[in-house]
Amino acid sequence: MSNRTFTIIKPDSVRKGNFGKIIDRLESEGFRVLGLKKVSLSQKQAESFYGVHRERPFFGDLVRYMTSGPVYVAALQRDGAVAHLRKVMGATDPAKADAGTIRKDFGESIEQNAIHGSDSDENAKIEIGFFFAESELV
Ligand code: 3AN
Repeated sequence: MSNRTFTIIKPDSVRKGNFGKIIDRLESEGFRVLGLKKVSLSQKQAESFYGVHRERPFFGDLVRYMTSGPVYVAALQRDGAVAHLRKVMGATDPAKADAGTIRKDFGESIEQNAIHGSDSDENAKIEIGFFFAESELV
């Protein structure tokens, strides 16, 4: 099992000034930041990143939302990183997320749900590689 995962602090979080609060939450959960960038996703990057959802009815809105403002992308390290981040994030729909999770506390809706977290070690590797060279992870 890898000890790395990947997160995006999404446009709604950045707009509302919740970046620091979310990073604080992640650090207090034992994650260390290996790499961090503030980026504005291009249409192409967003479409490619969410390529698995291309056929879903919400794909167009999702891409519009993810390109609606800057985001922070980060590679994180912790034991059991992927599973732990999923737990700390909470369910996709903030209304269904457990109390104390990031999406419950900071998400607005099933689309504008504050944060992304990789769903498997394999995808974490792909997603980290999407934004970072290995030499940028320290
Ligand atoms: P998660 O982010 O919890 O892994 P995915 O991978 O199913 O969830 O969905 C990716 C992103 O697509 C979500 N974070 C959310 O922004 C958006 N999304 C997922 N399901 C819906 C939906 N039913 N309606 C609108 N947006 C959705």
